[in-house]
Amino acid sequence: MKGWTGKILRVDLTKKTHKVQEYPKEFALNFIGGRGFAAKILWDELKPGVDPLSPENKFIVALGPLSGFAVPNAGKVVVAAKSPLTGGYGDGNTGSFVAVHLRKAGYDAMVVEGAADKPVYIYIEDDKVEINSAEDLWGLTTNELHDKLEKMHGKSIGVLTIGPAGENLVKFAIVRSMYGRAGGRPGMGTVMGSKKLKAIVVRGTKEIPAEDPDELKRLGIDGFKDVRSKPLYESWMKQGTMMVHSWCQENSVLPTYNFREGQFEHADKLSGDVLEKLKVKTYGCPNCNMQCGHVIIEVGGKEAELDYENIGMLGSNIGISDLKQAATLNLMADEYGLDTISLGSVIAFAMESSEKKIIDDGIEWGDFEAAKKLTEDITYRRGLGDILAEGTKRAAEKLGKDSINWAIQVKGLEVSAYDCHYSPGMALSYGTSPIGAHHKDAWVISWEIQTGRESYTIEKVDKVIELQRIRGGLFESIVSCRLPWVELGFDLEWYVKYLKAATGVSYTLDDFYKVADRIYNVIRAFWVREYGNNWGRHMDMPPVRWFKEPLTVGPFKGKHLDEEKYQQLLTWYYERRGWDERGIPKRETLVNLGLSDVADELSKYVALR
Ligand code: PTT
Ligand code: SF4
Repeated sequence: MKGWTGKILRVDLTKKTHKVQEYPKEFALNFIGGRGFAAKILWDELKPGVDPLSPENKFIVALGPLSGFAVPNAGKVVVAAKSPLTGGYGDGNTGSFVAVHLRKAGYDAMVVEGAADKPVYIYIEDDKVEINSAEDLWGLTTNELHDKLEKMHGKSIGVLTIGPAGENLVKFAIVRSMYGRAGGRPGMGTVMGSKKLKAIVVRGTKEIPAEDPDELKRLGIDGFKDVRSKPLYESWMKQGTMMVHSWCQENSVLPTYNFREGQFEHADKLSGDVLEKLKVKTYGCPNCNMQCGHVIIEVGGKEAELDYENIGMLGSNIGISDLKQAATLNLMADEYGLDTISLGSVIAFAMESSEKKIIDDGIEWGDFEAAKKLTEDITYRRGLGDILAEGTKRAAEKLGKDSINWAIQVKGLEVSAYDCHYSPGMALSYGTSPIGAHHKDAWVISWEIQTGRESYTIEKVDKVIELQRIRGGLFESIVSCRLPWVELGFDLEWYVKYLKAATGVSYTLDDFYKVADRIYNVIRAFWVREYGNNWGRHMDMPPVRWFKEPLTVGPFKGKHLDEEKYQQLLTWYYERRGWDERGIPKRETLVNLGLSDVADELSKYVALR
């Protein structure tokens, strides 16, 4: 097998053993890599109902057939596990030198099983795999840990770490990688913490076998040149993802005061233009020539990297109107290893609960000191922070008194930074995202705003599915950053050529989309198996706030989602996907995708139509 190494490293932390598993070529052809590998392994190997924080859960790091090669933006890794935040399938995608080193060590993925009884880190150097004590490293922040690991093992390594939040089992702890890169929103860092796994360190020195190395090299150089020549390249390099901030304000989709509004009165103090003036440097993932990690100096004088989601959620959504303050909260989240999106959402939830006198902590909108203290209290699980560390859904269940109405989440995962009072297509994207409310699979909102945001049409459903196939399928399985395509218009046909040169496999884009559908159905089956007869359409509903509480400011004052029409979108979505009216894959759909085994297993838990 070329392109793929054909090997998965398995490390058992309970038994303190490891082994190398060879997998058949069909597995690679059917699932490609990344999310595809992770979803199928979790489906095949996890017992339904397993406690996500128990040793029986598995933590997966999965790469794709382009990882490690010098082609545009393939320096990314997928981290996945059963999510402790949602109880369903969870994953995330982060830039990391692990993408290069793990493949050079000879593996396409690694699966961490069991749990250590004392803190450990895994050290991989080609065929050598060690489980080392991390007792001296426990308690360090992610940046401190990264520095220390580089001192111990040199700079030529790939690293995945957790901070104190992962150690303390905060349900939305992320996995950190490099400075300014983070991934695994639905508690992938929490799963590492539950295994007492503080870090994974990899050094790989082997050559990755490619089908046609010369062609791959040439195509790689041409691809980088093409990225560089795109008309939007220069403006992208100025602000990166923060470019979208002013656009969100203009279009009333900027999350404001816990998603009550889509416009913030101080948005101009948080915009990409402000970032541009304060910027001190830029960095990013390996094998990328359009790096988007823009760094400013935060209130405490340290470097902090900003992205749009972070500023949307830790700025306007909690009433903060100073970019440096938002940057401080962003940096705290990075160092403690908390997801910025969920953090911004739980702080906003607390502010609103305080305003409504459900809690008597006196936390006001825009109170920077209170937000800092809450961030620490969440990380170390003190007082109210202990409740918020469970995420908004569980916090609302605990606090009661209708607070579920301002818990802004889907399936337990907090909504990322786009308000949907007046964007039904984007609401559908959040509702049907395979990990809970995340924008990564279908950022349909820009297309929707250009083509008619008020409508509830079948074309919108088709667009959501098209984007899910490309973003959630192609990019998450080949494991490459999607931003060259999204932001600059880098042609998708490049990936067809890269796959061919790396592996010898000639996949058309339609072949990729079939793989994407296969992956989506495995993930959906995973969720349904976990929830059994409690599964239903309610699982795909966006937050109730967008239906019941219209916008009160801005040009779209009075707008809100229409529940009946949203249900129609959902019905069309299920029909297009070949799922029944409960959102459960039909047997025929699974069989047509070569997933008869999944159908047989799933039918033990729910009746298939
Ligand atoms: C991603 C989510 C996002 S999406 C952001 S900002 W974005 C937040 N970033 C966080 C952060 O930073 N620190 C932190 N402590 N928590 C954070 N939580 C949030 O996590 C990220 C970029 C971005 S910036 C985006 S859109 C794109 N995402 C991609 C993706 O998902 N897949 C893919 N194939 N390519 C992508 N390219 C872009 O990557 P999650 P990163 Mg992130 C600091 O991981 O779990 O998917 O959540 O990975 O390396 O930081 O790059 O405006
Ligand atoms: Fe990483 Fe940004 Fe480059 Fe994508 S564009 S590979 S997220 S630095």
